[in-house]
Amino acid sequence: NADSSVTLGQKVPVTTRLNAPEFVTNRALLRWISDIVVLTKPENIHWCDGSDAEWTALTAELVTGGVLIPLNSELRPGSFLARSDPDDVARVEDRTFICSVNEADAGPTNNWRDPDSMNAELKVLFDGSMRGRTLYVVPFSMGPFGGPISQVGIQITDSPYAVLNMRIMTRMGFDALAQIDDKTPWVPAVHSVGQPLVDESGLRIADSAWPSNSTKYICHFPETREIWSYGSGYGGNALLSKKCFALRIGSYMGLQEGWLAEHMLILKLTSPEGKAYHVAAAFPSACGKTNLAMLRPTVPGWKAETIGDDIAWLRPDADGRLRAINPEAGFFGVAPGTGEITNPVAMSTVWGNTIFTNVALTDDNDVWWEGMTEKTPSHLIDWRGEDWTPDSGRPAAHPNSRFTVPIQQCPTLADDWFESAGVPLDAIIFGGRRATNVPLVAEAFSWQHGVFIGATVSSEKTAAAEGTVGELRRDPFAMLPFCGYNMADYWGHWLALGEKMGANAPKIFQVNWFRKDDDGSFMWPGFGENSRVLEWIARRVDDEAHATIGAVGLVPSQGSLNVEGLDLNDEVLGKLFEVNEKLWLDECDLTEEFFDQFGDRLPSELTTELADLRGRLSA
Ligand code: GTP
Ligand code: SPV
Ligand code: MN
Repeated sequence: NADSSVTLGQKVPVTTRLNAPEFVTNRALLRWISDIVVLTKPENIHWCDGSDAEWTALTAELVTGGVLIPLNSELRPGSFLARSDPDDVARVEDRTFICSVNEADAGPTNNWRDPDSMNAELKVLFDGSMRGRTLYVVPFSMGPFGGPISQVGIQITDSPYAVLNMRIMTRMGFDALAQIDDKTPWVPAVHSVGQPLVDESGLRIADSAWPSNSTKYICHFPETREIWSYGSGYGGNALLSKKCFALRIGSYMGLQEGWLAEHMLILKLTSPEGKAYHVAAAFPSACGKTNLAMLRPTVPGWKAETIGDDIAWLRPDADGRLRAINPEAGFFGVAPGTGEITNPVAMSTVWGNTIFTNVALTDDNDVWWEGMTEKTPSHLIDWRGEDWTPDSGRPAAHPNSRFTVPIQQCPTLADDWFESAGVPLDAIIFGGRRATNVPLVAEAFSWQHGVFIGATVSSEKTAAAEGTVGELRRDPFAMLPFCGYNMADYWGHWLALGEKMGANAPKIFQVNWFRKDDDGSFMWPGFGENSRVLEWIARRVDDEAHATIGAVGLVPSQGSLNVEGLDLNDEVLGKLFEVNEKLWLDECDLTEEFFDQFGDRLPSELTTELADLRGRLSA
């Protein structure tokens, strides 16, 4: 055993009982693990207990192996830097598959594969894929243990980097494993980086600091609630609790069971009068969820507290109110652009105990990325491990570099995060990154109109996924890459839930922080100043702020949005809300084209809303 110098809790060779802890008696679970062991042929098996000792042993092992670089313990205690393979830096949407029995159930916006043929393909890929490696069994709970909205899952992985990240991102370990009895459903998820350490004839192959495979598969079987991920060690491809379970499989579970799995932050706002409001917001990847979730209001008297920054599970309660939990236990946040001025809360959250991936390393062994400080260091080691100076002509940190940090380190964490019942939502916000056309804020006329707004959001692509940054694409509900079933059925599900909640349903809004002027600069200051928009939204929830009917929704009446003290003249303010009828009618044509691909699965309510919008624009 190449790792024999390291003592690791449960890390011993595979035996008949699979080294399972005594209390595990669930036969289906043991059989599943046994099947994966037989298929992937690992050298060792390790059941993750989630303890501090396990964390310490595993990080020490990865430091020794050169996988993690320990950061300066005085500047960034308990923290590490990981550098990925340069070809494994983001989600791979064109390698992400929904394997539903019927192609139509995956819908036109997903890559569909027949489950039987995909299973056959996966069996070949995973055969021996863990040779020479340790297979980790990673039990986790999404949401507080045993909560009414919570779920459990088990990820099998051969990536210790994934294990460490899962420990931060979820409630991971034996406490989660103990949740599983014969009656509790759990989601099985298998992950392999696809780079065995021993070949078929038993010869050792050299390892690399970031094992991965140029062939990648991120597969979901909604009907059997299974996840299989191969070839990538990065983020949403490898931390299967996150996008694979909490969104793709979760969304389909929600369709069957009457709830919603959403790509949303959850924020608690308290007014100067002491009234609390709960808001959820869906923005596409790298479009401002983490920042809004951690916002420091500039409007005097308002307080903001964080509940979640990426994923929300929503379920109507017995009173018909929509309750939200954050199923996660950590942040996997975008580093670039995060600094003391833009997001001081994130900066103080990552004081220590943080795994940084693909950021730059300073000469005193701390981290740096573009936008972290006003002054750029004169020398760095960039995210690829190469010397870097400000005139290198390339970014020091990868644009999709990230920090992984426990949510409990967030100074603005709301107590509600611990509550398994969730918070009742007052408002839902949809947004995107739009340089043109979309106003700073607008309120939907109705739930149905709100669903139309969510369904038609488009946004400029970011570095969070492989592809062309900046290209405009439709990203309905910020769920384009994450909805585990037919998007038209998803809209139908939203409409049905609205119907069910009636007057108790949250109000729906649309925002856009990213509108640009002719010089290409953002017109709205954003970040903490977004509290002005949130204040207007909260006042609208209470029917206090004045609104005017516009073509695309209800917009703030003159003087109703608080812009006091902002360096923003009337002309710029006008431009932030400008709705050009001609350009919007063009967008309507694109919406019609977009809708057409869903055929008769498209809810007729959305066709009605499109006709109404055209009517208002032409009036
Ligand atoms: P994912 O984790 O990929 O889902 O991203 P996210 O939606 O949480 O995005 P995040 O808050 O990390 O922001 C992504 C980028 O947008 C960062 O570089 C931020 O600095 C920038 N950003 C966030 N909010 C604002 C804003 O109000 N205005 C401007 N101009 N930029 C913003
Ligand atoms: C996103 O892309 O929306 C993320 C990062 O939150 S990842 O976990 O890679 O999906
Ligand atoms: Mn996200």
